[in-house]
Amino acid sequence: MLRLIVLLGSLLVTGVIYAEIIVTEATVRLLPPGVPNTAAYFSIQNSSDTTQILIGASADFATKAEIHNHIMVNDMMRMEQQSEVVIQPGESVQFAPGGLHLMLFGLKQPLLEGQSVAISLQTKDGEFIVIQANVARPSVHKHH
Ligand SMILES: [Cu+2]
Repeated sequence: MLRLIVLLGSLLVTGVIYAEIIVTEATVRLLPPGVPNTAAYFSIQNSSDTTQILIGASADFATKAEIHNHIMVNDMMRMEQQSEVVIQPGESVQFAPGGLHLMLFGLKQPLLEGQSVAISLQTKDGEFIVIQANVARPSVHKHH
């Protein structure tokens, strides 16, 4: 019973459910103090019957947020800003280490483990999706 409540609680604080776009497992990577930039990861699902396009993001606790992807250039892994991320109806897209991520530049305050922070995602339709992300240490289960 307790476990169920905890699970429900963590779902509520780490994501948000809109009618059409469902964001889950939202986390912000906790880095050592003094590191100015970090990244956010989440899973975003389009349960509408129209294509949804993410074009940007912002967060009060960071100076700037950009959608990035990792790409290979001359055998080197590089990050590149993405002007949009298309999510087809019924599809979901993973923002995860080594792939798509939300780059957060210029942290305005030190983040604390377990803290819940708000991030606003912007769609091409002009909609803003505010998600709650959990500040967590980099997961050892995910590989680049
Ligand atoms: Cu990046």
